[in-house]
Amino acid sequence: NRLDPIPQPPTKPVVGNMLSLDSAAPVQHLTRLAKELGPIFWLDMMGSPIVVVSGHDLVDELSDEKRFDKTVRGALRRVRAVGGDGLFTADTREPNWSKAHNILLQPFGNRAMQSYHPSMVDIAEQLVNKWERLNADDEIDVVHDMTALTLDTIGLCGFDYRFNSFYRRDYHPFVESLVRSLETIMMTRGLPFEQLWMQKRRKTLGEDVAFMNKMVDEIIAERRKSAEGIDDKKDMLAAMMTGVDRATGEQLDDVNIRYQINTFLIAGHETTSGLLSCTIYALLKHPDILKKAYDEVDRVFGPDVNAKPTYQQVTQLTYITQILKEALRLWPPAPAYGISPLKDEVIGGGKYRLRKGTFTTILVTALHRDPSVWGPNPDAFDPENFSREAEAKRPINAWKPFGNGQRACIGRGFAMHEAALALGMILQRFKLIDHQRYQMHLKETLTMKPEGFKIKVRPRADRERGAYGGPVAASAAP
Ligand code: HEM
Ligand code: LEH
Repeated sequence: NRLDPIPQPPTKPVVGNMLSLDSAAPVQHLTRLAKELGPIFWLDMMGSPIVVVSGHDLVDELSDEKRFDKTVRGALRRVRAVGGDGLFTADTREPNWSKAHNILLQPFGNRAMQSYHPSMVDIAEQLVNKWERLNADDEIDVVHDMTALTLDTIGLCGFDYRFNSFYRRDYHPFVESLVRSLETIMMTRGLPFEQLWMQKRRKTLGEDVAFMNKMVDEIIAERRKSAEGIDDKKDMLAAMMTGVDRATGEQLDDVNIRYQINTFLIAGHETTSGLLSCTIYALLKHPDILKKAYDEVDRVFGPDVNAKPTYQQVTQLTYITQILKEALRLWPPAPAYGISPLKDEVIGGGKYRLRKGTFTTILVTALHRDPSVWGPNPDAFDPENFSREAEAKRPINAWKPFGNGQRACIGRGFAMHEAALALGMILQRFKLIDHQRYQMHLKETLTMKPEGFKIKVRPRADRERGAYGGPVAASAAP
């Protein structure tokens, strides 16, 4: 055993641990294994090891960027088919990583968020308008509508494009291609001799990628020749076309800009929608927390149900933000990230040797339920985990839904503002009805989202100070 004494589940000859990992739900399987095998274990994926780390002490040590760096391997390597050398799928050493990182800090900074706010309100209003026009018995497919919201939001803020997801029954063709591509990428992840498998699917992948690239390339070319000029627009595309990397004096080329846009669309499609869906689930299961959320929204947004929230008001939704952070703890949409040691390492106070370059996965799902940080009842949903006092007391590197260090999510502020705004506007208007008495069932794609989660809503017609809607029990629903 080359990683002895790191625990390893039982193996089969030749394939090692490869075929024993649940391929439909690998992250949830690894999370169960972590409970059994402890804070660190390893798997033999037909000769190449993956070390899985989830204990807080070890994650804290492995968050040291002088010793460990992000590694683009496994599933993520294959995402390069769509994301290329965009920020998310670039190696830190690739020249376009630091170049794009420097240029993109501005369009993802706080000041830029204020300029996206009206576009975010525009799309969130489309969502609540749709819900307001539903008949009393109509079901809402939560993940579908949240995906429509987050995709349309990044389209509009990112490059002034309207996917108009709320005006169609099916997804936009770009999304069909994206979803199919990510599916193929996940299906072929880790298969030995991958060239031999699923030739049909891999051909379709090529066609889908070509289609997505063409659409985005056209948007970029349009902008280059548009009469308005790029300086008049305030979206992310304009920032990428005009921004200069201060370190090199260089600009991004159009192929790299295309990869960044593909990446934003993956991110906008996959993660914030999962966060919002899980948050709605948690609120339905915790009437006391939902009541406090209604109270905050009513207090901050004021009595007019149709008032458009301002940027400032959204930043004042502190309890809503605690709720979102707690949802990111229990159901992190990006459930794992890969790192590797820059040189041979000994970790855990002399206990474990990790050779330079070893593929190591930080299993965020398990980290976020480590009892040494979250106490004896880590599975309970409790926004008080993110009160100011609790956050001040918590050790660093215990909550990692956005990854680590310089390779952490650049879209964090964007996602959190968008999610708080949308949740605020939903609570401003609706009672939520859990008519299915849904139990959480996470489907794994690149991320994790609730599967088959439907709700009904009613307008808060009786809304006046203190008279919040409250969750309506299934039996009370007509
Ligand atoms: C990176 C999570 C939303 C853009 C990451 C990483 C995580 C993450 C965990 C690090 C991945 C790794 O280490 O391999 C999330 C979550 C989101 C979210 C949970 C929503 C709740 C967004 C949005 C955007 C975005 C909306 C853009 C519009 C990026 C980019 C990177 C990244 C560009 C790569 C940063 C770099 O390496 O320089 N995200 N993300 N993310 N995210 Fe997000
Ligand atoms: O360790 C990794 N993967 C392994 C094991 C896997 C089962 C956990 C593997 O074999 O591939 C690396 C982690 C890859 C998963 C990446 C999930 C990130 C999802 C975020 C997508 C959206 N996004 C993009 C930017 N911001 C959000």
